[in-house]
Amino acid sequence: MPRTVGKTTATKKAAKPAKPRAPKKKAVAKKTPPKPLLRTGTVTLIGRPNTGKSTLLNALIGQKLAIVSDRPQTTRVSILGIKTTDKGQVIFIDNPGIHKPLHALNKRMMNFVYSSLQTSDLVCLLVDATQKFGHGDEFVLETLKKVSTPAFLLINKVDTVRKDKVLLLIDRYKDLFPFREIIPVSALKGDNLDVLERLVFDALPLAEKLFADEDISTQTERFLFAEIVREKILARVTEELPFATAVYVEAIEKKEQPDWKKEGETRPLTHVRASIFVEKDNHRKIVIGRRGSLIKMVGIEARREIENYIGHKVYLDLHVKVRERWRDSEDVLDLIEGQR
Ligand SMILES: Nc1nc2c(ncn2[C@@H]2O[C@H](COP(=O)(O)OP(=O)(O)O)[C@@H](O)[C@H]2O)c(=O)[nH]1
Ligand SMILES: [Mg+2]
Repeated sequence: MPRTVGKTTATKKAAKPAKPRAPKKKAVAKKTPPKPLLRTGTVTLIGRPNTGKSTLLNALIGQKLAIVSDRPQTTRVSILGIKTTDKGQVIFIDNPGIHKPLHALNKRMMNFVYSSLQTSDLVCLLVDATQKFGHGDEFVLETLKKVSTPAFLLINKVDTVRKDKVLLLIDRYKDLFPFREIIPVSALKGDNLDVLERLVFDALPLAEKLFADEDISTQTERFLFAEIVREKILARVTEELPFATAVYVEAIEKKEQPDWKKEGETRPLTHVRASIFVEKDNHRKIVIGRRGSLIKMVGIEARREIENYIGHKVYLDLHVKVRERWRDSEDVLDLIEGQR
């Protein structure tokens, strides 16, 4: 794996510990040359649920970091994607979709979004070109007006609509907010992402890089695997259930097993044990499916993806557990967030 995900390798360069002070000498010691300043900063992706923020993050980084689905509220926490080029380093932050919070879970989600908006160097607001402007969009714009961070508007999914419709949207939005740039893109097909990348780098301040060049994220493998399992569930269940599902990876253990192709040799096998939390017993039945058919498919698909990611065989052990009202349980939320 050429690039790295995970806390072990994605080391944020921490401030150097203070050295004991030597007695002051006159400036004779050789100075190390200052690190070059490059375009560096954070860019937060916001927008209503389902506008394609996670798809865009994955496309910009060139690897799947955030799960994607056509269900709203797929992304629950902010996910970092780091892109380093010879121009500098941009840290994209994928966020949960903006909406009015109801549960403790959603309040946490929205707090992430607000703080990310305030502290970033640039905001990219995504809108879905296939959707009509509505109350949800007004709410997002109101949120944006509360901060002074400069913003780009990305009109996404232009692969699916006619050009004149895109032009109408541009016309409408340019009167609503002083966007620095308005860029039609397709996160799915990759259209115009090179233009976006160039404009993003140009908008960032000059600073020292924050991460090592090979880092692409700060999330742990554990969190990524939990999210992969959740993505496969979201793809197979309907309506009400997705909001009420959480996945917690209890353990990841790398073992060696005899290699039946080569006598006397072993090959790696990683055991991943995960719990799927649902809120009601009938939800548990839905996730398990008739004679275990649904959980089996979820297991197969998630295992394949995890195997692809780590490059060897995986044994994925899934357990479905009922935790009533877990979305309002700070304990369960802490547990799930803890795996990041
Ligand atoms: N046609 C098309 N679909 C897209 C595009 N970007 C995202 N999607 C789809 O929109 C849905 C929501 O995407 P996702 O990235 O999860 O949205 P998020 O909730 O904003 O993170 C998924 O089904 C994506 O495949 C795009 O550029 N074109
Ligand atoms: Mg998302």
